[in-house]
Amino acid sequence: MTTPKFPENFLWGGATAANQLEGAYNEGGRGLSVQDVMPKGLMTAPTLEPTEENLKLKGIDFYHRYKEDIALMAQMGFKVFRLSISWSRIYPNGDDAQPNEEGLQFYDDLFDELHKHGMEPLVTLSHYEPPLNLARNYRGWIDRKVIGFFETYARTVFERYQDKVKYWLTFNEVNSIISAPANGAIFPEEIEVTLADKWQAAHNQLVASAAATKIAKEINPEMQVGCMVISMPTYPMTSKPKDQLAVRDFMNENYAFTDIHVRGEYPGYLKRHLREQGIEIKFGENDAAILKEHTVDFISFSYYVSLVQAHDPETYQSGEGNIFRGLENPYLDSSEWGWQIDPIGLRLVLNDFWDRYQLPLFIVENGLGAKDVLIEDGAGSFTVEDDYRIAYLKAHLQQVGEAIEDGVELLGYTSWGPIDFVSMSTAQMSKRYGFIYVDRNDDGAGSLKRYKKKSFNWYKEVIGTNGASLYDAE
Ligand code: BGP
Repeated sequence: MTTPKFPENFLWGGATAANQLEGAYNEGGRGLSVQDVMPKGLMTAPTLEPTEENLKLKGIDFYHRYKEDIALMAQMGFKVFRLSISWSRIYPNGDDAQPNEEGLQFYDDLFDELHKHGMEPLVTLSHYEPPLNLARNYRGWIDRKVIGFFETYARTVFERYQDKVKYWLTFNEVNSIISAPANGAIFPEEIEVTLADKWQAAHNQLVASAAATKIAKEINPEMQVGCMVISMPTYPMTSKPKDQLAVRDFMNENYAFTDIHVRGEYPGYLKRHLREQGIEIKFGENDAAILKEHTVDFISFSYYVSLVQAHDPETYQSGEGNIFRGLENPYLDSSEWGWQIDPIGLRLVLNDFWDRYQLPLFIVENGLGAKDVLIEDGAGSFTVEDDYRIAYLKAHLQQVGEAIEDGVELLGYTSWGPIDFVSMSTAQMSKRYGFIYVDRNDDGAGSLKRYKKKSFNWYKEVIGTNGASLYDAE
């Protein structure tokens, strides 16, 4: 058995999203985003105005504390730091004629701080936080006008940061729009939304993604633009061929998004799926050409869970997961939030994407949300003994090593939530992912002080040995 070796220039780091950690929701000229009225994430309908129970309004105050936090990431040896630009910091209403200079300056300072510590920024243009105005006075991504607003936003930030940011992602988990339209500024509780509307929104985002890729390359051909999807390897409940067909149908609904980003056209199975649903996508006259001519440089994805499908799902126990649901896998353990833990699934999905596209890959989210307990570990110092998180990440990273041995070209790995912040689906602080504990609770109370968990030094060693310590004898 050969011990896997990670590439010399492997980009180790962590991933964040503006709406989940920045806070300062009404500072620096920022406009409201859809997340400011989603106090319980995807669990409840949007509120009319921001409510104080919404932990994201303050987040972990990264907006004011980013220098301290980036210095902590640098202590772990991060080579890359994934963040999103809050669209409504740059264009407060999404349809503004001019950008907000205070917002642009904030990210200028943030990128300078990252480079000061030797970290590459990996920047998501839209991470579930479009301006609220696009939901309330347009129909979110269902409305084709939003493509133009996104192009203006993308051009502004590409031009401003062309010498500071090399790696860009267009939409976070772009394949989630059908299951979680609110993250795409579509509120089914407020406007009538059909399945056709959601697929039209998906189309508009795909066109916007390709249009942004075109703009990036015009400004600086060195820029690398990637798509970003939720990945979830899916197993058949039994060896019945009909169960495998159910797996394929489910996987195709997700492959469609990477297929279009990479191959530049709608695959036959998607055309059939839409035809059979009676859905006709409205194409702009240049859409097909834009999709075809401006495909991505790499594929990035989040990985948390694998799923199980069957042709007769009603006969089995359903499971939990990241936005998508499947059936409970009797062979896997689950997290405290019911997300099933499957490290081998990550090796499978890496091989799947590599075999299908032969494009460089980037794991931009992977981590364990858990109820960490802060303990005193000496005179006045505190930590969290998160051996469970070390076990989760070690098992997953060992499978990443196996995939690299399989020949997969992988650019890097950014763990989800290198520091505790507000979860997306449930908007909790108690669902903690970080190597750094932040003293804030679900009721909003806390000092916001930062404490290193046991996993902090573990990850520091993984990075310092470029993955070799993953294979040290126990
Ligand atoms: C993904 C999102 C992230 C992150 C992650 C974990 O869908 O891209 O924003 O939040 O899920 O989910 P949660 O925070 O709900 O545990």
